[in-house]
Amino acid sequence: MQTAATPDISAELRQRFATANRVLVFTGAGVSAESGVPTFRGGGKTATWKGLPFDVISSGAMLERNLPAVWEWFDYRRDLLRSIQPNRAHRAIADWQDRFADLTLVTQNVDGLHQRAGSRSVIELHGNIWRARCVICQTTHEIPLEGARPDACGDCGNALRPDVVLFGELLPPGAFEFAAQRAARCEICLVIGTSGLVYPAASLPEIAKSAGAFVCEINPEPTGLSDFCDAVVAGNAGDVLPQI
Ligand code: BJW
Ligand code: ZN
Repeated sequence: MQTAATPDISAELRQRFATANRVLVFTGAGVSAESGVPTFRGGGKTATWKGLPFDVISSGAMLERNLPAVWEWFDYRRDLLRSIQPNRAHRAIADWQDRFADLTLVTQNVDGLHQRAGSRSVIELHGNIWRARCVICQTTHEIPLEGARPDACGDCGNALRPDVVLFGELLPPGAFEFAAQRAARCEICLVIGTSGLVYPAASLPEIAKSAGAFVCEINPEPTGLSDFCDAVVAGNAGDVLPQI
């Protein structure tokens, strides 16, 4: 009988993990769930904000229509994040960078918790909630953990928007291409806490597998990627990762 504290980790996964040099870690909202950050989907629920499904408010179309409403949604989420700490899963991943010759961390998360746990060179496919970007000159501006966010571009005075990738928008230039290159040369690809529904990010495990990598999902629920993975560990990332 499997419990959350004793996840069923196959001997093959342990063996491959012990001997791998090139590892790709691909994370989604579930890796931050145990810190208290709500996921977008999962558990049969879809995140909403003031009655709007998140994919309506987190969209390029909404940004064009109502930038203040989009800011309000992101201000609310930054407020939540202020009191939140990285969890065991973030810390395990950060520890792995000293253990493997070549570890690439690709995240869809915008919360910055991987970096706060000590991960370096994180590829952020969907941007970062702690940055604003000028809608005209594209200069980015850090948003302080404490205090107000800047209300206009310090360089040109124009409006700022969250520096995140909304539905219907392009990913940061080069970010996906770089991640795809790494996926195509890894030996193990760990897919952690993502529903695997959002593209192009969700194609990274497919790229890794096509190039011969061993693909393993870690998630308490089955996803659209589960059947195609070589191994699935059913459990919370914070329980599973420290035990691999
Ligand atoms: C645990 C756990 C625990 C719980 N431990 N696990 C091909 C076909 C159809 C559509 C498209 C396509 N290609 C592109 C599109 C359009 C669209 C898309 O993919 N739509 C699909 C939904 C159908 N993609 C885009 O628009 C992208 N841009 C693009 O493709 O540009 C080209 C283009 C331009 C114009 C037109 C068409 C194409 C951009 C995508 C940007 C996504 N942005 C968001 C919002 C970011 C800002 C914000 O934070 O609000 O990014 S959406 C949201 O989903 C967020 C996430 O990064 C992303 C992925 O979600 P994630 O991380 O997987 O989270 P969840 O909640 O879905 O899942 C959590 C999982 O954790 C669950 O499985 C739980 O079980 C698990 N879990 N607790 C481990 N303790
Ligand atoms: Zn500007």
